[in-house]
Amino acid sequence: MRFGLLLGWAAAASAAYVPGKAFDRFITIWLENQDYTKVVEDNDMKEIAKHGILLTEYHGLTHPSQPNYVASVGGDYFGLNHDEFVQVPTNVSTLVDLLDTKNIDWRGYFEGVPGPGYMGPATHAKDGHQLIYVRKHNPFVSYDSISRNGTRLLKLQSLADFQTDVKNNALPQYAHVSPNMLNDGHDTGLHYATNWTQTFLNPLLDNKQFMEKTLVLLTYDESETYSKPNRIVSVLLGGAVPDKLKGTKDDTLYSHYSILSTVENNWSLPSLGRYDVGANVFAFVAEISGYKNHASDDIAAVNNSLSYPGFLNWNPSEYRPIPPPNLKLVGAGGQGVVDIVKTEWKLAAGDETPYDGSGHLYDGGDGLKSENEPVYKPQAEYTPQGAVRSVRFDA
Ligand SMILES: *[C@@H]1O[C@H](CO)[C@@H](O)[C@H](O)[C@H]1NC(C)=O
Ligand SMILES: *[C@@H]1O[C@H](CO)[C@@H](O)[C@H](O)[C@H]1NC(C)=O
Ligand SMILES: *[C@@H]1O[C@H](CO)[C@@H](O)[C@H](O)[C@H]1NC(C)=O
Ligand SMILES: *[C@@H]1O[C@H](CO)[C@@H](O)[C@H](O)[C@H]1NC(C)=O
Ligand SMILES: CC(=O)N[C@H]1CO[C@H](CO)[C@@H](O)[C@@H]1O
Repeated sequence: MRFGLLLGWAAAASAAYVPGKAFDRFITIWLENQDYTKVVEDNDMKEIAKHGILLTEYHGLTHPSQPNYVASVGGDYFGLNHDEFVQVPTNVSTLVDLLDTKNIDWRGYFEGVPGPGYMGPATHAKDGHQLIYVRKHNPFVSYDSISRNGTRLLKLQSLADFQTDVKNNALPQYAHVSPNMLNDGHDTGLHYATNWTQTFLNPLLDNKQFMEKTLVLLTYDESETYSKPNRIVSVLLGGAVPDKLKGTKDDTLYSHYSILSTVENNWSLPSLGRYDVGANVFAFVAEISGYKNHASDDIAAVNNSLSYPGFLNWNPSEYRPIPPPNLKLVGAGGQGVVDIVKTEWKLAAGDETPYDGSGHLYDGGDGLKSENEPVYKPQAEYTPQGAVRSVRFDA
């Protein structure tokens, strides 16, 4: 016990505490597989949304679950279209490398993980059947740049560790939370998950220490109905949300890449040079920081039902090498690509890249035609075309 406390103290002391423009702490909580239209009708979710901003045009990136989690920290899902065991090579950097540039501490909290840094595929309930923790809902562990680094691996902890960190006011400045396969709704259902969420969130929303300058993103990973556009409910909560915006709606186009762009924007971090660049920053944060969102995509055209080809695609004919990042891009943090990426991808600096900084959401089309697959172009800076988006918060 005393040893654990000491370790915690040592870890906290080595990390910096870096104030952000709109928040000092970002916590994202992920639920599973529900369509927007059903979730907004749920009474628990209506209660939750009263405390924050409902994002009405937030989209999952593809199906099934795993690529959505992977994309949220790496800026691409690399063609992934399944939930099986995958590994992304060490030369692919993540959000962790961005946070490291300012020594900002982070952790992943996964309900049912048996111990820090667990790399197995799943854990089961006592009945031996019911899945509890699943690797596919862990966005960090599939990246070799994280799992092959002991310091980073040990930051993948359990939900019990989250509660301990809340109690000790020892939460890191970035945290991902995945409830287990029951509580996230995957093996139960919509109401079970929103009810769990209320039970989980309410004490936190009443905890002044926790709420102070904290931004919580409650989101789903993907929608339920694969034949419909991948629109999901997401809500921004916490003490960082201005009071006058509580209970409002924001209809800006967002995706899981907005997590990266918003964090980069808030802490003036460099970028990954992938789809993080150009993704809209959460509008209230952009308003505070003075950043202009420019992704002007036609929201009605977003589908995101199928994965485009790539390195992690299960279909051999859809295999593609990992695309080189666009080393010329400047992200929402006002900075270029992070140094480690520039070093790792130096030899590919002359290669064409699909990352153009426009914020356009590519997908696998309808599976027959490929008109919305990534388009490779020479590496270049991005200059926004046309008008920047004005922000509206509707009551
Ligand atoms: C391992 O992770 C730590 C903490 O993120 C980082 O400072 C260090 O550079 C990493 N080591 C390697 C070899 O990537
Ligand atoms: C909601 O959660 C509470 C606390 O965990 C539990 O007691 C209650 O039975 C749940 N209600 C429903 C409808 O699942
Ligand atoms: C990145 O790593 C992969 C897998 O080891 C390798 O195939 C690829 O050539 C590497 N890319 C660069 C630019 O080094
Ligand atoms: C979205 O893509 C899916 C899968 O290809 C397709 O079945 C569906 O018709 C598309 N929906 C729209 C509105 O384009
Ligand atoms: C790391 C960083 O850029 N911090 C800045 C965040 O925003 C505040 C307020 O604008 C600045 O004072 C910090 O320097």
